[in-house]
Amino acid sequence: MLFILLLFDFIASLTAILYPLHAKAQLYFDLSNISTIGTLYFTQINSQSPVFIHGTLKGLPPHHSYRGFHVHEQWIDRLINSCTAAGPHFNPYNHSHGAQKSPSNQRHVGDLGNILTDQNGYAVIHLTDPIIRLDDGNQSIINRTIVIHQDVDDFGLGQYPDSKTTGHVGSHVACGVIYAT
Ligand SMILES: [Cu+2]
Ligand SMILES: [Zn+2]
Repeated sequence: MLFILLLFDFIASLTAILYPLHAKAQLYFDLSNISTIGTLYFTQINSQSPVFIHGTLKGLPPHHSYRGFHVHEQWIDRLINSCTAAGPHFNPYNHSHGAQKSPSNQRHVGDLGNILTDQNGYAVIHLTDPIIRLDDGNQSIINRTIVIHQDVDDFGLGQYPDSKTTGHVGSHVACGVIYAT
């Protein structure tokens, strides 16, 4: 009997997700595959916890400026690194574009707000998000692409035609695929 219980325990341990989960994305300029501008690290401690993102990026446009920061839907080929090929914002529930702090039904899953670059083009990222996931399911960002844009994300509040879909963030500056590690 004990043996059977132990056997069940063993089988359960093989199929369980082993937390914490980790992922990372190496970012490259749009249409460039030569040298990375930095790496972002993603951690999810358990099935209920938010995802923590941290990392440092360099070589971005050298202005003290906010720039849109999103998970886009598709995986892209790093040898080409076409950020545009990542498609629209990751939006499995078909919501309008919003702010990272918006309620989950008023943002895309991929809406992570803005990052701040300094006058030397550095950005230090420390962000916790309760909506994106590293485990399986509708909200998983694994094998999707993180994108940094030229301009500030207006969180859907602007008067531009693309405010409600992209936050009017302008061109794709850099991007990279998020891989489980
Ligand atoms: Cu974007
Ligand atoms: Zn969005």
